[in-house]
Amino acid sequence: MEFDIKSLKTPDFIKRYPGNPILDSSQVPYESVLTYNAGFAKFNGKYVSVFRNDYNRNKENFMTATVKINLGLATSDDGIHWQVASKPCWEIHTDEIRHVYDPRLTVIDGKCYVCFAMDTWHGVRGGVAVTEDFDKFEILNLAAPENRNMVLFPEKINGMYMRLERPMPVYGRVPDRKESFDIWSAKSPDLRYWGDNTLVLPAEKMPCCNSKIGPGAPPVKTPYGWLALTHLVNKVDYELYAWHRNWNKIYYAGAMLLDLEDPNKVLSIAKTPLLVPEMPYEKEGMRGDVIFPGGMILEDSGEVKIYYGSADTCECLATCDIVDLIKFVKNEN
Ligand code: BMA
Repeated sequence: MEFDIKSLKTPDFIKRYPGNPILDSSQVPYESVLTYNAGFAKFNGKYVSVFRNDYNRNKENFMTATVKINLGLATSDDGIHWQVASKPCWEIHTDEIRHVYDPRLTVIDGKCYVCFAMDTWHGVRGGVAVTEDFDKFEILNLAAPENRNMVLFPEKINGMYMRLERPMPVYGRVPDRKESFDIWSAKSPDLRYWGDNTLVLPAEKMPCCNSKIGPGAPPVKTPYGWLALTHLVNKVDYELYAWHRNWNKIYYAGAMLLDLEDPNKVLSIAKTPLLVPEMPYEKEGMRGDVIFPGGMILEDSGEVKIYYGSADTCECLATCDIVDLIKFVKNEN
């Protein structure tokens, strides 16, 4: 499909929170430079967020310092105003694992599951951990490299747990779409052992996208299907704002509906992105023009809270009405 990258625009029914960002490094009471790509859930009567905290590199030393990352915990009564816990909640550095990052949260049967990515000396690995107190995290599964951006469905479907994931098949992919990574699924009887991997959405089927895609927020159940947010990427032939040279990828939020009984079946995909980087806090930061959705909460009122990492620097919120969002995903607006 032909499309004009410059004409892409956030639809009017999406309202960015006027006080954005909702979370940034100034709120973090320990070493912090960048606070972003967070996961969100409602857990034990509170809103909780686990966020990525990059802490030892800044604009000046960006090319020379080795990145250090831990995960922080924040809680909120309204999903908008956040209090950050006094210390990081999860940090791993071993001879093999460099750091854990980009958490996404799903509550199943009273426990909070955290999907995460890990940079290791042998590639990027995605996995699933469980926590009851956000202090101890038990890793249930760690996939072989190269795979990340995992998100869990919040219940068993036909007797199996399911996740969406994003392998990065650099060698096997057709030469003209080399960095076009796709969305896959996997099933598990117990959240530890995963298999039955299935291609759900190839990147070339994502409208208005010339590069890779990946799962965004964990899917939310609606009467019309599983509502799943994705990220999608367009590579451009000019340089975008970043703390380093040659940044040329625009990240957007996209949305699709998956069949309730068989989430491997895509029912519809919004034909344009749901969120396009337009605001200064989305266009300027460690990497400008990045919108990286990681959380979505459907309130009883019908309001949808969409949380996204902005410019790889801070965390932002946009809201909309579920009716408008479903219409948009079904391309009925
Ligand atoms: C992806 C991941 C994310 C990041 C995004 C934009 O590949 O590394 O953590 O937000 O790129 O830089």
